Amino acid sequence: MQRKNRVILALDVTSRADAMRVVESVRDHVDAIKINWPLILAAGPEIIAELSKIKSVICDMKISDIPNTNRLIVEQAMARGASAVICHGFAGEDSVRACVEASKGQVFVLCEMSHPGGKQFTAPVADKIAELAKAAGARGIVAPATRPERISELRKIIGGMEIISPGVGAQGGKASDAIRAGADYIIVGRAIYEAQDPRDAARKIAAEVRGAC
Ligand code: OMP
Repeated sequence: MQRKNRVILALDVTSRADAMRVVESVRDHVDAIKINWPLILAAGPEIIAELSKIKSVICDMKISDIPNTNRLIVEQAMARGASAVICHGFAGEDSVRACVEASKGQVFVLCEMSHPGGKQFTAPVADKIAELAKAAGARGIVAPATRPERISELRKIIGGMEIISPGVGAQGGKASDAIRAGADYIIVGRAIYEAQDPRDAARKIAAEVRGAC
């Protein structure tokens, strides 16, 4: 994915028509599109191929199964044109390695979740998951924009790997705080696709990121 705006659109809409409308309006201000189960289930897996003709697509299926099942899921996503996938780290190193191998390294490992409940179980093990992601050869990690200090701490563990960071806008995090803390990209959903003018919302967020760089 290009590193121009440093904004990843979380396209959690539930129809192909909405997805295409939002993407067409914001495409100049985002570098990649992250899709999750709501859109994949609503529009069908073909949406991965369709969107990947427009932008890099990250398939966020929060993969967290045994290695064989993980491999099968990742192969299906990559075959349809995904440029990366997101997996959970808690399933263990063999499960993460299966994703890394099936995607040729294009995996972001979720270390610490951004919502309040993320403090309950993911935060206490996030440092270990970051170490695991590094050892397994992942491309990067997912770290919370709602807790920018955690982005900085996780950055110390992973070195130059990429950090993508959700929780900006609707969850209360600030784009500039996450970027200053060391995120490479912020992930933004509702603050863009639910805005009156998604293009303008994306443009403003990208400008905030530029100002923080
Ligand atoms: P908004 O809260 O609407 O900006 O959406 C955030 C997006 O990031 C959603 O697609 C979530 O599934 C995703 N996400 C989180 O919000 N928190 C996390 O800890 C991890 C993710 C993710 O892996 O992308």
